[in-house]
Amino acid sequence: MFEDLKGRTAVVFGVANKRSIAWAIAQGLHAAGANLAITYQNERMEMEAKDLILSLPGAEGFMCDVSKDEEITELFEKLKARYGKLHAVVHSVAFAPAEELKGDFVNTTREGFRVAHDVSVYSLIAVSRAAAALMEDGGSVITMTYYGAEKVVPHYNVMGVAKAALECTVRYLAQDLGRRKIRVNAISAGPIKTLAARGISGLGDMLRSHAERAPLQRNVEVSEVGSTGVFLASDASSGITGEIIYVDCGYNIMGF
Ligand code: NAD
Ligand code: 0WE
Repeated sequence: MFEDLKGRTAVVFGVANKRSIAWAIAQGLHAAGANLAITYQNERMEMEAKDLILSLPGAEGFMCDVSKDEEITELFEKLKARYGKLHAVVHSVAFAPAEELKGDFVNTTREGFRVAHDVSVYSLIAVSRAAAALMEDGGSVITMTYYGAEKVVPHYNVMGVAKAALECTVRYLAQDLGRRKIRVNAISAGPIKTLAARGISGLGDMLRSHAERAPLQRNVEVSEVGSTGVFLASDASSGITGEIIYVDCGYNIMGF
């Protein structure tokens, strides 16, 4: 592995367990030589996350619920004191109340819509603003999206609407932060069996049909999302901002 992130500091949001996309990106960033701060949502996530973080020498763990402004402020105060400058942020967080991902989309509740957009979209704006203040040398902000933002995926429902807003947020942030040499991009990953995907009825069928239709004839590996995260954090992607990069074995290019 090239150490192209040596001397850089990255903060990664969204590690729940060893299957988390955030964890794959964190491992990639660590292998590329970055200093790592890894955040987890709450005490419930702490145990599992802490064990993983301990396995990456030098990485440090912090708690942060991104639906709370005070927790974001506090986290970035700690990061400023501990690291001074920041170079990359990975936002790998999404949530909609479970009921919203089951029934008909037309039954989306006002509160379900609010929560999905607050946790999955607004948090990117809040985190980017706080991070930008520490990105004195420029930087890279990376978030995670899914094809359900563009085309209807049954039961993805309000999350699809939130991901569409997230992808648009990436473009507006990229324009705003570009003058400060901060790039903002999203990775659109194919379906992966993580905590957030488990329990979704029909996930097995979805993975099978995805592998069948995708040009590469298989599902994406979480490590492939990890290495794309490293690319977007590094200077190898210095000319790329405001983009949605597909890591889906080509699934999205197919019309039939
Ligand atoms: P995951 O469950 O491992 O990660 C989701 C994370 O969001 C968890 O760590 C959870 O703690 C965190 N989170 C939720 N609410 C939070 C809050 N209020 N504050 C802080 N953290 C909060 O699942 P994952 O599949 O790794 O999901 C990561 C990202 O990847 C999500 O944005 C998801 O939409 C996206 N994504 C997933 C897939 C897939 O098939 N798994 C495909 C494309 C995109
Ligand atoms: O973005 C996601 C999942 C995000 C997610 C998952 C959950 C499950 C637990 C958001 N909120 C919650 N809330 C919970 O209570 N993915 C891309 C994975 C995913 O989710 C689907 C999918 C795919 C793929 C839901 C329906 C259909 C397909």
